[in-house]
Amino acid sequence: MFYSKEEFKEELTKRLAQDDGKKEPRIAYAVLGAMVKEMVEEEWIRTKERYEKSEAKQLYYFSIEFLIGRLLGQNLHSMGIFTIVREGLEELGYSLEDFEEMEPEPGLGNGGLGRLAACFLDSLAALQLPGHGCGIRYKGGLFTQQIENGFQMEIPTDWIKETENWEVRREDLAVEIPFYGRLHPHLTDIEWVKAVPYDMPIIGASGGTVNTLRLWQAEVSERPLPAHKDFEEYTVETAAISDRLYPNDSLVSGKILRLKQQYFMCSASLQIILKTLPSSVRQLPDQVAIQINDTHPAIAIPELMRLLLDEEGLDWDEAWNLTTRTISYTNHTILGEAMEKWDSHLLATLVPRVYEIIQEIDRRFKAQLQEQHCKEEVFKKMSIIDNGIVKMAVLAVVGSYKVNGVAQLHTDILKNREMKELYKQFPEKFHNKTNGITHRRWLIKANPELTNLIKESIGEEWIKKPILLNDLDKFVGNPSFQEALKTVKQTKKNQLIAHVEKAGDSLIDPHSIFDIHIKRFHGYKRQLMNILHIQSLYDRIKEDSTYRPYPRTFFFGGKAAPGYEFAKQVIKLINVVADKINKDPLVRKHIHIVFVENYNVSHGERMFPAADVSEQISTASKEASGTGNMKFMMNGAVTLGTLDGANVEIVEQVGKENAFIFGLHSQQIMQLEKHKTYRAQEVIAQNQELESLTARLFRGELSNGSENISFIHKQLVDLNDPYFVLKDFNSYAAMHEKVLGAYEDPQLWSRMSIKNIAESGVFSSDRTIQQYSDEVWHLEKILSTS
Ligand code: 26Y
Repeated sequence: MFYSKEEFKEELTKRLAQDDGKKEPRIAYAVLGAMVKEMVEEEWIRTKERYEKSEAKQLYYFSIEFLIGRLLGQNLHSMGIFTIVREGLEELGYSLEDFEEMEPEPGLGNGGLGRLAACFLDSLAALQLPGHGCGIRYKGGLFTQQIENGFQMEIPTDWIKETENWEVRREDLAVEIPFYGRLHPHLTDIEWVKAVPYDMPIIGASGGTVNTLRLWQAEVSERPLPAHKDFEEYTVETAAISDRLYPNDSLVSGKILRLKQQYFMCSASLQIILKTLPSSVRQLPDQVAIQINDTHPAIAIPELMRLLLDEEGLDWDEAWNLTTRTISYTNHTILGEAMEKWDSHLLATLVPRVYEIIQEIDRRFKAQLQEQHCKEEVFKKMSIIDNGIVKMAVLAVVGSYKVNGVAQLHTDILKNREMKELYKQFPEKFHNKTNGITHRRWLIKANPELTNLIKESIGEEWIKKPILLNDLDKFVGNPSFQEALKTVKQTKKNQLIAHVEKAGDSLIDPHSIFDIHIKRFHGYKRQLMNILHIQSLYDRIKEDSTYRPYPRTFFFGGKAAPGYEFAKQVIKLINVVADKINKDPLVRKHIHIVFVENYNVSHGERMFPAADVSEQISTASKEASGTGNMKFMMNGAVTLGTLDGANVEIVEQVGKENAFIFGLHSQQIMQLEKHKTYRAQEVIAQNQELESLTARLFRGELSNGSENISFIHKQLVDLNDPYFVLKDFNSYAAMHEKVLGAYEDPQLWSRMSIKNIAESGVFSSDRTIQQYSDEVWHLEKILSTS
């Protein structure tokens, strides 16, 4: 194919000539895509052959979400031809950046959990480990957010348009999924759904490994329908299975379609795994590891049992032994409302045989507990089926050999509180694996300017071993490195401004502090606290003619689940306050607000590198880990945050003098929750500023008089401020003052920023994946010989 710029230009020109010599960028973009595809395919086939020959153990990462982001740029990077292609295109009169913008973003995830899955695939391939993703090929990913008159509007978007260069339909590997039916004693009247895999190459960074992300599409089966079933209805219901991602990441919906998606993905993936095993199914745990990303694929446990019992003819004990040595489970949340619980009737109707198996797993586990004379309440907590409800987290723990949380604090909370009883029962299963992010997308690709500076300073070894970023420690006090870093940061801020201004905003001060809060909108993430604080700054600037703080631009970005009214009202409130502040000629010199519409992976790539301050202000104990915090840190932003999730470990790495930590600790929050001793109204009564702020908020004055803030009112008053926004407000505001002080000392700020980059290597997902591999999956590296 091509290995130099000249070869690339020649090849592209030749192909364009064959294509009638058309020169439009769209056509060149498509031709480039086809060329890359061919190059990847060769390596992909070679990797598969190596895996087959070596009979190496394969990992399958089961996830209902893979938030992979745009592929063109990342794939060129991984293949080591990004610069060749960028420069070659430029010489031919095209822009790679424009090409990248043409690609629709595959938003096949909601947020953290889906993006984590994508980072993990990147690390697996880069580390040359045989690990693959299994998910759903949703026709539409997460909705596009449009802000109209300050309100979030949701626009459904279909991402599958020009994907043929990034995926291969594998009709030959299609399988059939049984839904519904009646048991008497065999399953009859099944409604079969055909599952067709579309494979995407996951290219390891210049290592010759190409793994697979397999996304399943639902299609009508050619098998006969049960007599009672209407064909049209069946067609519509089938297409719906892979039509759309559920846009909710915190409140379980309990909808039958969601359960169908989960079962569809798990059954299809398991069937093909079993079909393509190199040796006897009795060696399953030596050949395969399956990681389930939260409980969304937990139905894989009884489904694997079903396949082993009914299709492979094993007996219960043997099947259970194999299942519980193959599957491991990661928990990502402790929020009660996000814990999956399925109605028994729903399961019994949709997947009768699977439900029968869940009942048997539950019966056997309960018998074991009874033998141990387990106390009534402990017994209830550990029941898989309780009162007509199937608790998926309990099923996931009982059916896995390893269970993990995603940051140390989160794992401790699982062990000591959320899953205390299960931890006591299975102490050996529990472990922590602190999340990570791929430094290839979030540093090297997103911030080439910083990457170059780092390379000039400490060489290139850190690219393969990101922990070596700590060689930058010796530059913390180095004036010329500090200057160079400032220049890089300024460049990234200018680029972000140019991007945002395209979208209509033109008042951003490029020399202001960029304070950025980007993540899904949720009560516990406390965007409300941020905007209330900004309003208080506005008040102060208006009232106190001596208060003229250093200019700051506050960026927000994030989507609210469509039915989450509180979160939507916070978005509206931010936009109304933004409007007021940005129009005020006095105030806007000091503070400015930018709401970035439709925050997604591509926006993230522009925003993390431009940030000075990383807002990580969740109520302590509520954010399992966070991964945005790591992306900011790696790009030299300083954390303003609570001791929650992985923030705790970030502070451990950089030292508390290099972060701005405020607010109640998780222990204090949990005590207040347990003893119900918090009184939000007392906090308001004791603080004049809060009293005035909330009074005006509740009168609707902050939100334009007429806007509805009923859900915000309900949350802060009727529900007694469950996320401690008011309680933490003062210490948050005080810490903002410290941030200002530090920023006004440029040397101090540079030191903090460099220290953050230097300590960020441990948060590369390469570290996380190596730990999973060593301690859970036991994979071996399969090196390419070329
Ligand atoms: C069941 C359904 C409503 C549901 C769908 C998606 C529930 C949860 C989710 C997604 C959860 C999620 O993204 N959790 C985040 O996972 C990240 C990766 O581990 C963590 O960093 C982050 O703290 C956590 O909120």
